[in-house]
Amino acid sequence: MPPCIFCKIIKGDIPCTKVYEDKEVFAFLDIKPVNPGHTLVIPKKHYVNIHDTPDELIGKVAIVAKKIADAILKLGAKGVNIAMNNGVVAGQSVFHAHMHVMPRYGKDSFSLWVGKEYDGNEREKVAEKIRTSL
Ligand code: DGP
Repeated sequence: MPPCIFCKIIKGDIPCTKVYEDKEVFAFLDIKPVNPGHTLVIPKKHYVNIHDTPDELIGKVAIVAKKIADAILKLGAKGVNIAMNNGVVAGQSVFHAHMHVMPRYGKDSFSLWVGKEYDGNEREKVAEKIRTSL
């Protein structure tokens, strides 16, 4: 496994622009922001993504993401997207769990997905599969 870039950032081996730190959670500005202030919130301990991060810890990461989103709104953003990419096909490029907190101002390059339509009773079938998989 190549050394994890976010673990190096936490250790101070790679510089970052830190905005928050506590015992378990760390937050710093994304190097390629959607807009200025785009922040990454990560657990200090290495986990790959949401799936292997313990529930309590991902909860703490989410609480910090909310705090940072609140601060960003106070500074004048009109809205905030909070997102996590989990897995290559979901767009994850750094395999240390992280939440993106992205300030939005109305006009930027960020675009959300375009929804598809369900065929026939596909929606109910999918929901049933998810319910039984929980
Ligand atoms: P994702 O695609 O969800 O895995 O997002 C990874 C983000 O990490 C991406 O928006 C760019 C950011 N990133 C990658 N390398 C570095 C780095 O060395 N420093 C900082 N600050 N951000 C990084």
